[in-house]
Order: sequence, then C-alpha cells, then structure tokens
Amino acid sequence: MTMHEFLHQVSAKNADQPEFIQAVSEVVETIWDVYDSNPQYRKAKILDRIVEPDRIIIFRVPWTTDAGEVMVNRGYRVEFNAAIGPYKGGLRFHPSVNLGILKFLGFEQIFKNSLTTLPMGGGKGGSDFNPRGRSDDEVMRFCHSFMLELFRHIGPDTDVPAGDIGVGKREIGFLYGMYKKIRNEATGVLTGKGLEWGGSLIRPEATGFGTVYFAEEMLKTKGMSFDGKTVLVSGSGNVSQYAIQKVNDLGGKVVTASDSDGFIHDPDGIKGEKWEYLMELKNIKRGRISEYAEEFGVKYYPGARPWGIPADVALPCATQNEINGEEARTLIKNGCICVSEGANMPTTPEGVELILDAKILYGPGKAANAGGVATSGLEMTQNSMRISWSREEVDAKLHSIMKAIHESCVQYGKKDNFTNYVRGANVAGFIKVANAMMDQGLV
Ligand code: NDP
Ligand code: 2IT
Repeated sequence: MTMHEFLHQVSAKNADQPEFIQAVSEVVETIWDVYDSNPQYRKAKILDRIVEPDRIIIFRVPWTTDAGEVMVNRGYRVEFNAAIGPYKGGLRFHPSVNLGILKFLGFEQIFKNSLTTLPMGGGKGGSDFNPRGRSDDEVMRFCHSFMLELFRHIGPDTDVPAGDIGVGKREIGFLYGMYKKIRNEATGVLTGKGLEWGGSLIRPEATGFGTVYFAEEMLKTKGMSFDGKTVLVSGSGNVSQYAIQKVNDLGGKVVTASDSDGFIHDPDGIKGEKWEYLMELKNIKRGRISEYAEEFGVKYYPGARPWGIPADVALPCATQNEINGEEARTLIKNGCICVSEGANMPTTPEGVELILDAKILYGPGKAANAGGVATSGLEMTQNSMRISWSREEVDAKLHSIMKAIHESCVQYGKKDNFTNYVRGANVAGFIKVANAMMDQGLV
C-alpha cells in the first residue's frame, strides 16, 4: 500500500473527523519513509493499528442548572494507545468538542508523550459542556456527574486524565473529589491537582514555560535568545499566562493576548502589574480580554487574531487551526523568525508548509507543548513515591526534558543545516511507540 492509499483509507473511514484526518496526515507524511524502510513495521501493520484507538468511551452527562433545569451533555474518553505506559492526556470542556477533535488530540498525545522520555501512553477526553457563564455550583454538578461514569474507566495505573481547554484546577478538584468519594482511594488518578491535595509545583506553569524553553533552544541554534524580542501570544488561559511570564523573565516583550472574542495589542508589553491583572481577570473574575484594553487604554481588536502585528516570535497558545496560510504568510513577511506552539495543532497544513518553506524556526505542538504532560508525569511520580519535590527541582527537570525533546527533534529532523522539527518530533515519537508495539505482539 502506498502512503496515499493509506491516507485515503483513513480519510474514508473517518470522513466526519477532519481534525483527526489532519493530525494523522501530518504524522504519516513525515514518517512514511521510516515506516516503509522497516518491513517488520509493515508486516505488523503498525500504522493501521496506531490510527485505531484501543477503545472509546462515550457517555451521557446529566446535570442541573442553578435554576433547576435538567441539562444533558456528552462525555468522552478516547483511550488511544498504551504501548509505553498508562493512557495519559487532558480533558477538554468546550462546546466545539466532538469525537473527531478528541481523536486528533489523543493521536497527537501518543507521540508527544513518547517524546517526553517518560512512560505514558496517549489518551484524551472531555465534553461539549460550555463552562462559560456557569456558576461554580453548576460546574461542580457537571464535573461530579462526569466522574460518576468516568471513574470506572480510569485509575493511576490505567488512565490518568488532566486539564485542557476549560478544565483547570477548579474542575480537577471537583472531579477528584467525586473519584475519591466513589473509590475511597487517594491516588494520582488525575494530574493538575491543587498543591494541598497531591498536585505538583510547576504543573500550572509547565506548558507555557516549556513552550518558551523549547523556543529558547531553537533560538540558541541560531545564536539568538529572547532578550529584546517582540513576541505575539494568542489565548489568555493557562498556557498563555505562563508563556507570557517566562518570556518576560527571559527579557522578551509580549505585546498581544486574546480570547475567542478578539485580541489586545499592548505595545509596552504585558508585564508586572498588567500580567497580574490578566491572571486575576482570567482565573478569578473569569472575564474577557477586552477588559484588559479598557483597564490599560490599549487597542482591542474584536473578532480578530493577533498574527498581523509585526513581531520576532509567535507563540500560538489558544486552540487548533488558529494560524491559517494567509496568517502564516503575514507572520513571515513581517519578519517572524520563530513559531513555538503552546496549543495543539494551532497551524493549518497550509500554514505549516509555508513556515517550513520559509526555513524559520518552527516547533510543532507535540514537541513544544510537551512540558505540560511531562510535568504531569512528574506529578504521577511524586504521588507514587508519596513525596513532593521543590519548585526548583521540578522546574529543572522540566527544563532538561524540554532540552531532551529538542535534541531528539534535531537528531531525527536535521538535514543540510536545517532542522525540520515536525519530522524530527514525529519520527522520534513514532519509533519508540512502534518498537514497544512490536515487542508486545499483536494486541
Ligand atoms: P484554557 O481554557 O486555560 O485557555 C484557552 C484559551 O484559548 C482561552 O483564552 C480561550 O478563550 C481561547 N480559546 C479556546 N478556544 C478557542 C477558540 N475556538 N477560538 C479562539 N480562542 C479560543 O486552556 P489552555 O490554556 O489549557 O489550553 C490552550 C491550548 O493549549 C489548547 O490547544 C490545549 O490543547 C493546549 N495545551 C494545553 C496544555 C495544558 O497543560 N493545559 C498542555 C498542552 C497543550 P475563551 O476564554 O474565549 O474561551
Ligand atoms: O495537551 C496536553 O498535553 C494536555 N492538555 C496536558 C495533558 C496532561 O495529561 O497533562
């Protein structure tokens, strides 16, 4: 079977899942030569097996609003691949969630987790529940109902969920509370827990910090650093917040942040008190990014994304397909030298192609945002050992993992003085999982 025949088969089988097809195509197109030149992989049909999840659980999530109205959402857990460890990956609560999106995220997670150097398989889950505008009590009832079904499918050695869009410390708390109530077990079954109840220092910061550490490694290969660089960030949630903080620490200036309604442009940089304001606005008040513009008298662009503002570095940290071909072209034209993806698959295939053709530094999500799940892995280790490492210890481990991921990408992606990090990440991630699958036979 040729690569095109294989991808055609995947597309035909999953015709209603464009994001999943997109994620599979990107991986398969970059690893096909490795696959093709290994007859044992072909004989064992590793690729046919790796695109089919181990299992998918879909369930009803009934809950009541504060006004007493009965609501029904759909819950999912995609247990994709456990060749190298228990299923591991976040839960996303967002109205756009559907099976195709969770399968794309679960598929990416297999290779990302493989890159982290830690023993974690790939999974993802979530619901089409929209937390926006819901009270804490409503969110609690939803999370409790979600866990009333999910609990029977997960466990610290089986499947360990965490946060993603719409799921942060508050939601993990409610989910963990119900899990413990049902099982009567305090274990590391979820990560991203609060520090007082089993969480790890640096886990909240890890994805954003890691994305910046990865960009820093890429910049270093060109003899550059963040010092004095102008940086675009999209989103204003967990990943964005700590990406902004780390860029500030390294001497760069972040001039944008966004949410699903628009973006703000602050030419003086989102730093100091302004960063504190953003943290409070998004995590406590749960307000909109437009309020930042009102508070500090900067420009707000409703219904737009930040990629038209000239800058040296772009850190997409909101959601999938948020940099299209035209936006990639604009970034390059405006002199952008580095894109490091905090979000999962934020660049469309056309955008990726343009960025790679321009030969600028480009860290794909499964490498650049792997610091989050890597630190989740460190949280699992601490839970199993019943100890807590210091902030400095966890940060140092995160930093060295991001450097190791960068090295793997260079090892497998460098050719003629140019590193294609997409190829590097996919090949490095794939080989480990494929070899583990070979060792374990046809299961
Ligand atoms: P949050 O829910 O904390 O923040 C998400 C941010 O992105 C918000 O600003 C949100 O705006 C915006 N956003 C969400 N959906 C859309 C959309 N459809 N269009 C435009 N903006 C949108 O999530 P995280 O920061 O945790 O996640 C951000 C990205 O990072 C996701 O792609 C996630 O998969 C990825 N990621 C997260 C990790 C983690 O540890 N949390 C680890 C690795 C990757 P609004 O408030 O308007 O919804
Ligand atoms: O996309 C991701 O890697 C995450 N949302 C984090 C997953 C995790 O298990 O920490």
